[in-house]
Amino acid sequence: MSETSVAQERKIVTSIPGPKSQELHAHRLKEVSAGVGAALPVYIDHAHGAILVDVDGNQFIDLGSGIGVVTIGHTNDGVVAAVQEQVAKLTHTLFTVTPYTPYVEVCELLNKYTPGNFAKKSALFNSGAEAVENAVKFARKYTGRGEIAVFDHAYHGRTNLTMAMNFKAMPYNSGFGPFAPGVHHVPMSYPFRDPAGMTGAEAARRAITYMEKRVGAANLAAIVIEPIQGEGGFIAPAPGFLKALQDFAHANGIVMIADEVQSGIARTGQWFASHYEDGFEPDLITIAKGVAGGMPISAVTGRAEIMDSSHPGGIGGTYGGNPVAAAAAVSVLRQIEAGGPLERAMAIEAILLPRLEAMQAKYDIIGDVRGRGAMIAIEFVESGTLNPNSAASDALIKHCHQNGVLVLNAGTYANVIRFLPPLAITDAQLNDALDVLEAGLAKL
Ligand code: PLZ
Repeated sequence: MSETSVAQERKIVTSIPGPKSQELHAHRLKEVSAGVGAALPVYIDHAHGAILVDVDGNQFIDLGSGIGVVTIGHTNDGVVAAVQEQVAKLTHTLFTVTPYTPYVEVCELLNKYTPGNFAKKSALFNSGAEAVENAVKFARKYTGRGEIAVFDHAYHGRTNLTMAMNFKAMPYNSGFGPFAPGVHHVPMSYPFRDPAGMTGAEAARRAITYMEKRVGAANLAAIVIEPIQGEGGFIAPAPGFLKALQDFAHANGIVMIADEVQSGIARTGQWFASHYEDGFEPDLITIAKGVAGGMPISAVTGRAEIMDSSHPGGIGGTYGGNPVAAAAAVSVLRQIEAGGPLERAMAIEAILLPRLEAMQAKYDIIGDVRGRGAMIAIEFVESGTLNPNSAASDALIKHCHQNGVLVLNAGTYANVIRFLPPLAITDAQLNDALDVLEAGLAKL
C-alpha cells in the first residue's frame, strides 16, 4: 500500500462499527472461537503509516500498532519491498535442516545492538511467548537450576510456562491450569503505588528478601523482568531497581533476563528500554513484536556462553526465523541503524508527555502519566485517591474509538490507557488524536 493510496488522516463516515463491519462480525462470531477476543470489532481492509482503513471506509489513527508491533509503521516501504523480494525467492527450508542467510543477519544485528559489551549470540523463534520460554530453557540449562522469579503485574504470554509467569489470572490464566511449576512471583517496583519516596534500591531489597527467604538464591536459574512492563500498564520501576536485581543475580549465579518483547526495538527511543538504567546489561533479552514490522518472528539474544549451553537440537522449531519474517526484520533493524526511528520516538514523547501532563493538571482522575518515547500511559483513579478508576478509562477508550482514534487499555486494574503509536505517525495526526482524547475527558 503506498502513501498516496491511504490519505493520512482520521475520517469517520459511518457509526462505529459500521454496517459492513457489523455483518462481518456476526459471521466471525459464528466461525471463530469465543476465547479469541475483539477490542474494537471494525474490520480493517488496509493500512499505511499510522492510518487504518476499515471496510466501511472509516479511517482510524492507530495509537496501538497492533500492541506495539508495527513500530516502523504500517506497510513500511522497506519492509514491503524486503518481504516481496524474499517471498518470491525462498519461503522455507527450516534453518536447522538447510540454513539461509537472513536468519544469521538478524542474529548479527541483534547481537550488535542489545545492551552489554560482551560476546553475544542469538536464536530465533516465532512469538514473544516462545522467546520467553526459550530464554528460561537457556537459563535452566546453563545454571542447572530450576526455579525462576517473575514480578507482580508482569505479562509474558499464553503458553503453559508463560501463563504461570503472568500476574493477572483474568483473562490470561483463569481455568487453564495447572501451570508449570518453579515460578515465583516477587513484588515489583511500582512508583505510583509504592509508599511515597520508596527508592529503586528499597524496592529491590523487598524483592530480593522475598527471593532469598521464599525461594533461596542458590535455587534460582533466572530473574525475568520487563524493564518497562507492558500489559501491566507501562510500569517503569524506580531508578536503581533493575541494576540492584542484576547485582543480586550476578552475586548468586542467577541469569538476568529482560523481557523486551513490548519495550524493545526503538519503541522507547532507545534500541532497548534496558539502556535507560545505568549499568543494566541483562544476560539474555527476549525480542519480538516491533522487530519485523508485523511479520511473526522473535529472538533470544544474550551472553554467548549462556546461548551456547544447549546441545545441538535442544533449541529450535519448524518456523523459527522464517526467511520472509527474517527479511522483514533485517529491513526494520537496518532502518533503525540508519537513524531516524530512535529520534522519532523521542519526538513523539516530546508531544505526548507535555500534553498528557497538561490534561493531568486539569483532570484529577488522571493519577499518573508515565513511560518513555512512544510507550506512554495514563493511569486513572477516583479523584484525590489511588483507587483505580476503570470506568473512566473504559468510557474514554470508547469515546476515542467512536471518533476514529484507536487506543488500548492496560493495567492490573484495567484503569490505564496506553499509547503505542507507530513511529511513522505525523505530529499533526498525533495532535489530532490527543484533541479527540481531550474532548473525551472534558465530556466525562
Ligand atoms: N512478553 C512483555 O508484551 C505480548 C499480548 C496481547 P506473544 N503482549 C501483548 C494479548 O492479549 O495476547 C508479550 C509481551 C511481553 C511476552 C509477550 C508475548 O508475546 O507474541 O503474544 O506471544
